[in-house]
Parts: sequence; C-alpha cells; structure tokens
Amino acid sequence: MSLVTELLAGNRRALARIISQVEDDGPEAHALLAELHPHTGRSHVIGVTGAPGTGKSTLVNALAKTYRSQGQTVGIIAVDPTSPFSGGALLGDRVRMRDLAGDPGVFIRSMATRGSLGGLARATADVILVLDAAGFDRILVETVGVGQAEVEIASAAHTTIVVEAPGLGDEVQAIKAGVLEIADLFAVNKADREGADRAVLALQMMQGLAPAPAGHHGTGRQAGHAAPGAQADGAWLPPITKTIAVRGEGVAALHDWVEQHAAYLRETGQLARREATRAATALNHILRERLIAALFAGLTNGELDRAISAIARRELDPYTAADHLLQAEKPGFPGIVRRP
Ligand SMILES: Nc1nc2c(ncn2[C@@H]2O[C@H](COP(=O)(O)OP(=O)(O)O)[C@@H](O)[C@H]2O)c(=O)[nH]1
Ligand SMILES: [Mg+2]
Repeated sequence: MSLVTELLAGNRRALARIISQVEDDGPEAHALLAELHPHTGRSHVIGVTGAPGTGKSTLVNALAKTYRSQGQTVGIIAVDPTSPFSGGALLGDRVRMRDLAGDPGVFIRSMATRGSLGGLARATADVILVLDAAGFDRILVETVGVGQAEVEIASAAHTTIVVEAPGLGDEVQAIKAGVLEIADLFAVNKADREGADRAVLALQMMQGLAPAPAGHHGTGRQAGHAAPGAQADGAWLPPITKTIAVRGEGVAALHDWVEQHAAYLRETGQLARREATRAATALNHILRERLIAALFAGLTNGELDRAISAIARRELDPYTAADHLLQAEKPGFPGIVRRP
C-alpha cells in the first residue's frame, strides 16, 4: 500500500511520515501533496491568534476537548514565527496539551520558523492540507500574534479567533496590529482576572457598539443595537466571548460561535470566497518562492554579488540592477521577462 493510501485509510504513522516529508520540503513532498489534494476540502480550519501569554494554547486545548466530546476529530498545528527552533514556547504548548496525548482523534504538530515568513505560511498550509486529507473534522492553527505573521497564516483559516487577555499592557492588543480585520471571533481570555470587562468594552468600542468616551474614535457603526453574528445585511459582526481557558469556562460558547460562523460561511456562499482567497494565497507563496529560486539558479557565479557591490558603490540603482538580472537570458529561468 502506498503511503497516501495508508493515510487515507486513517493510518496515523503514515500521517506522521507524510507530514515529516512535507516539512522537509523534498521532491517527494510535492508529489504527495498533489496526490492528497483531491481528497481535501472537508475540514473546517480555525485560526487562533493573539499576543504571547494570552492563553491560546490553553484555549486550543479546551476547544479540542469540546470537539472531542462531540465525537469530532481535531488536528492541531502550533506555529511560532518568532522561534527558529521548536524551543521554549512550543515545549510549553506541549505541556498544556498533554491531556490530549494518546487520543487517536487528535493530532498535534508544532512548527517553527523556516527562513522566511512566506515559507512558514506555505509550510503551514501544506500541513493543513495533509490533515484535511487525513479526515480531521476541525483543524486548529495556533499562531503567535506578531503582526504580519498572524495575518499571513490566518489567510489559511476559515474562521479566525483573536485572543485577548487583560493585564498585558494595552487595553486590547488588536487595536494596534490591524488584527481587527482578520477577526471573525474575539475571545477575551483570563476573564478571572481584573480588567476583562474593560477589554470587552474596548473591543465593543472598536466595533462601534459601545459609546466611545471623549477622545476615542469608534468605527462609525450605529452604537448599541446590532447583536453579534450574522447581520440582516449579510455582514458578520464578530462576537466577543469571555473565557477562562484554564477552567474550560466560556469555551462551549466560543465553540458554538465557531460553528455558527462556519454555518454562516456555508449559507451565505462566503465559504467559496474564502476558499478562493486560500487558493490565491497558497499559489502566490509557491510562485514567489519558485520564481526567486529559478532566478537565482539562472544567475552565474558572482552575478548577484557584483550587482550588490555596484549598488553599494552607487554605480547602479537597485531597480536598474533588478531589471538587468531579470532580463538576462538564462538557461533554467522561465523567462518571465524577455528582452524585446
Ligand atoms: N488566570 C488565568 N490564566 C490562564 C488562563 N488561560 C491560560 N492561562 C495561563 O496563562 C499562561 C499562558 O498560557 P498559554 O496557553 O501558554 O498562552 P499562549 O502563549 O497564548 O499560548 C499559562 O500559565 C496558562 O496556564 C485563564 O483563563 N486564566
Ligand atoms: Mg502557545
């Protein structure tokens, strides 16, 4: 039996081996992914993002347990774009997800930085694809909130949960990072701590649902009326749920919102749009990596270094240098830009 056939039959060892090959990004990896691709499209992918220490891993663990109690299988990917090793933070995650270990309905994988953010986002999308083909009903992807990284990786999710927690300095972290735009749901975790209600209020203010005190700017939405979730005009107003992940409190409500959002995506036809966005992002990452690799492979020894020195000496500007490098007719380079 081939590795792919074994994976499709539910063999967990085959799954682990395929993921390792995909992570190594070897030549077999692409063939495996191509073979798996027709078997995907059934999993609902849930991104969980937020600043370090907000309780994402604890929340993912609790959400996974809720899904398991309903008989659904869960794949978990913990992504740390800040760490070049699967070191400290992810080790902590493993401890926090220990009680899921040994459950064949759960598969946990940690991933760390691989050269570039685009590379990490692509690798994450690849592992999501494998877990999808393996038949996991829900895939939870935890990303550390560091701005662009979470936005990139969130683009692989159907539903994105932004996790906030009181006592981390700012009222809410989402305000500064532009993370607001990617949130389908907000979880204000550590609701057992002082300041949780203020964080909820700050988020409601950003949504224009609470009257802003003097000096704050709302979004201009009508204050006070709309209930969260699907709106009459077809829009989605992200619900804000208070959770105490360590005790599992509020997690059932959060779970229900995730499922409501999934139903909303299906019923409004937005799922197809998200799928198109996911496909575009995936293709984009691959094309960018391939084109750069093809260009570098086509450069003769020292060509790039000479261009760099010339720019540094102010003999050449970087745009002209890039034009020269792209226009040179090189074997192996697909020749996207040809000399007229
Ligand atoms: N008081 C309190 N602590 C929590 C809660 N959720 C998580 N924690 C703790 O916060 C710390 C960071 O949690 P973790 O899940 O690793 O956060 P992550 O960095 O966002 O993944 C751990 O010590 C958790 O036990 C909560 O609801 N209340
Ligand atoms: Mg974590």
